[in-house]
Amino acid sequence: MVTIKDTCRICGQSNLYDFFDLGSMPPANTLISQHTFNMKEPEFPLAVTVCLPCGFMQLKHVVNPNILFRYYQYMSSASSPYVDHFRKLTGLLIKECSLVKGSLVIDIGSNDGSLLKAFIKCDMKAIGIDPAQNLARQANMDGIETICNYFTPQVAKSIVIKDGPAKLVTATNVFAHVDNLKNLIEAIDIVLDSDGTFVAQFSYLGDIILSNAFDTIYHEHLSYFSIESLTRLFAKSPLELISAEKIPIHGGSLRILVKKRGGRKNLATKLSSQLTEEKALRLHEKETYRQFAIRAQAVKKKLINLLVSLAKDKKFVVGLGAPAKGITLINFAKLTDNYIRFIVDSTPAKHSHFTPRSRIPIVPERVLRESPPDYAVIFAWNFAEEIMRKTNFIKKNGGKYIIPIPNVKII
Ligand code: JHZ
Repeated sequence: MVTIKDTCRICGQSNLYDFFDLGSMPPANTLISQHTFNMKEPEFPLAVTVCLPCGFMQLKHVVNPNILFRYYQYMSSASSPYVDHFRKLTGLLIKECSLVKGSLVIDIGSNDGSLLKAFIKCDMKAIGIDPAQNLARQANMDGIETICNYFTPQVAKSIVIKDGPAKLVTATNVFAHVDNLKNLIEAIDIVLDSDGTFVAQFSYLGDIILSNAFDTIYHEHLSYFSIESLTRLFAKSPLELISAEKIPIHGGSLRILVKKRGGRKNLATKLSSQLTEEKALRLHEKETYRQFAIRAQAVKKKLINLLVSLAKDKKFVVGLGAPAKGITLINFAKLTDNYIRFIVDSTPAKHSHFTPRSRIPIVPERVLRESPPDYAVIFAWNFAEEIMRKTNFIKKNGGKYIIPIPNVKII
């Protein structure tokens, strides 16, 4: 069920720096139903290691993807700012990649089809690929053609035979989830048209370090890329990295544009200046990571101390958002419903469930109006603005927000 990854996923060397062990954890997206409440869910080791020459962080253990991805409770459509982001991304990519009506767009890890919906509205031909049976079924029912599988060279070949090559292949928050990147790149190369573009978005290692986002470490996120590590990865591949743009989504991500070798190279100069900029983040130095782990422990301590004192004062504390990253934080800090009475979340599939191990109930957003809290911990801190706007009655009732990342802050 678990394999140890003791060589760098980018360069293959084995001299890795182990610096942060979060302990044994249940998978973040395996929420517990009433049915399984009294059963003990599986837990797997969660620790990160770094390849200093690549400036690349990776998990030390790889959990079998079938455990993580065959049934998936996270739905992109539940976060309205994310849906809005997809709508804008669609417009941008249609322009950037010169797509026309009928162009084939393939989304790897298409989830509930939120991104493809926007392309279909613009008259593109869209195909999603996702291993989650519940999501693929729902997307197909919603009229978004979705292949329930991982994206492999075999799947890529079958798409080309049936629908021809793709003008655009997207992967939002999937690239970091794949163990065998060589295999993934081979599949993209097979399916991409000669002038096609591959676009991926995922959390940026530089932002994770800068904003202390240690909670984005969970079993699904096998890789934490710097721009340097991406240039090294693609240098050895049939595809060419054209650009790596920093974008704010999910607390700081990268959007990369990739083409078949020999395609456009107009952004090459920008990449080299970004690499120079990245040097200031010291992603090749042990000390950067050592300090990151120390800061994570400090956040944990401060959060526990705060919640313990609020519990002593009999304050009513709830959580806002039950994202995967919240599960890392909750279990790392060993929080239970003694401290967080319940968590409200906008994803219907998460309701009537409990957080894994800690067993905190997850409830619909309306419950918050029925019982406004004294304090609300925003676990989905990347959407803090939207969440505070939606729940401004908390403030009006004299309640306060706690934002745990980058540092525990009361608002
Ligand atoms: P959100 C997901 O992680 C999963 P998560 C995945 N593994 C990945 O890589 C990252 O994205 C990048 C809720 N919410 O998007 C909805 C509200 O309740 O930060 C979600 O459950 N009210 C693919 O899970 C959660 O918060 C709201 O108003 O860490 C947000 O999860 C809004 C806006 C969201 O990602």
